[in-house]
Amino acid sequence: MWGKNVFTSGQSGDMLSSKLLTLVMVVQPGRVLLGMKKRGFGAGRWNGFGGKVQAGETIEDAARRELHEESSLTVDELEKVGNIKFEFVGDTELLDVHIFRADSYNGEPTESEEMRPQWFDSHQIPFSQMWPDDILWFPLLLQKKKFLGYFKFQGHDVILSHTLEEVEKL
Ligand code: 8OG
Repeated sequence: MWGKNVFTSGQSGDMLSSKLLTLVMVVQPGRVLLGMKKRGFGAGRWNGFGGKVQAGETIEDAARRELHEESSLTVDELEKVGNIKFEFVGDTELLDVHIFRADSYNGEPTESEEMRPQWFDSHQIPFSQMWPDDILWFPLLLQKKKFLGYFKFQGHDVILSHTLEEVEKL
């Protein structure tokens, strides 16, 4: 369930190991909570809250832990909404990102070492300062649809190819 599982990527045919990551989107009627990533991978971009799944925890446990560490929020219910795999040309490791949606939360969003939280109107999501794939799947997330995707990146800004499909369940 965690760690590095080696498998053959269905897209490229190359042997790639994969790293499990989580991403939580806190959604309220008409607005979404994002955080400005202050350091590390994706720094300078607005994103949901998440990070690496550690040995011994489930993906959902990791999602709750990372949300709390980065925003101070806790959630009662997390809904699994998406799974996107990211390949970066030249990297042998795929990022396997499990995306959750939370429609209610406890606490107050609070800045952490990693993230500066801010609410955005659902019609004014700052896509130009987000990962370039987000503009493609955010509409699905906001419409409570579930989705599966695969994105192949050149560097961190260019999508070379992708697949994205709505699914009934994950
Ligand atoms: O632990 P770390 O902060 O490095 O984890 C990376 C976070 O970034 C994790 O929550 C997953 C998330 N993430 C990617 N790629 C993308 C992407 O293309 N879009 C969005 N919205 N999040 C991403 O790793």
